[in-house]
Amino acid sequence: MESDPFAECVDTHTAGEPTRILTGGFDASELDRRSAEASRDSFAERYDWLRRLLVREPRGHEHMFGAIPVFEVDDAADFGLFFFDNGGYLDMCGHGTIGVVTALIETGRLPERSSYEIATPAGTVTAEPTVEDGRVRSVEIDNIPSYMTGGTRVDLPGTGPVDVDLVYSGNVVALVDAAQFDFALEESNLDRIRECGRTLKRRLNANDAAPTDDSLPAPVSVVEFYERRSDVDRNVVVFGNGSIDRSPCGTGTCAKMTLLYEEGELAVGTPYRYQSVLGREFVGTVRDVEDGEDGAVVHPVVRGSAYVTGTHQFVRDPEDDLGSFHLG
Ligand code: PYC
Repeated sequence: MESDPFAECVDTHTAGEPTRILTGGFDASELDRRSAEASRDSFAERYDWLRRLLVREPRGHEHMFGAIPVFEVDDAADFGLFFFDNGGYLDMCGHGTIGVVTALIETGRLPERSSYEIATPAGTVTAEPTVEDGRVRSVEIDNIPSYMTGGTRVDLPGTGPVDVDLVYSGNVVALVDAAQFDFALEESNLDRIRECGRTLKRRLNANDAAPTDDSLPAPVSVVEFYERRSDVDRNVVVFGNGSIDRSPCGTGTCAKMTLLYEEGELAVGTPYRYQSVLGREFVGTVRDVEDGEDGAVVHPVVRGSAYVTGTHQFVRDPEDDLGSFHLG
């Protein structure tokens, strides 16, 4: 019996964080093309099995991330893009957008240009690649306007009350100063960080935690622990169902710059370097700021580099009844 091909993908990593990019092998004409959000929602309805097969074991792993470029979804944009992880779907992703732009240019799927307008479920972002001899050296994302949505305190079992700042930067990001914990943001502590991130996200999105009210544009997608350091600030970002971002997280970097701007610690135009637990960096700036109804609306820009790591033709053997799974 022949195996059944069901998806073609290009894989990338952005500062170590994977993005599995669905480029073919499924019928994209069935998606609702009225917007990136509508495409994402119709994919979630009809093709969630495909998300699960691509990100979960045995084809993926618990930290796998995915993105789907869709063309002709928005006349004002060059293409649409939406994102998924092991828990579901996100409205925006910085590392994923950097990976997708790199992969589409380097594999000849996107004509080389100085900038692209990309419609995401969170709104339109601009990507500006730096290309040399067909190689994409870096991509700068002019992200969704970002703002603080408030702060809260969450009682964390084993730790006690933890102060959290909530920032919208395309995703709702819960920013947590790691000085409140008895662990440093080091690889040896990832199990604890992951567990705290998972619990915080669950509590923040549950009815028993304070900020679940109409002030948040969406549930919290990302929990970002940060450490102020004398050289380069560091973070560990927990997203999905306990995935750890190997990169400094694009929307997380934008959220952190928004917080720093609000605290008077980052001026417009000053480069902000941010490091992940892997020691890889993104560099961002606050491009400009305008007055919003409830405070500053920051226009953050973030730059990073991605590499293509492989191409896949995924197949399903009709005799293989395992499907996809997630352990732990
Ligand atoms: O880079 O924005 C990002 C991101 C979100 C979740 C994982 N990475």
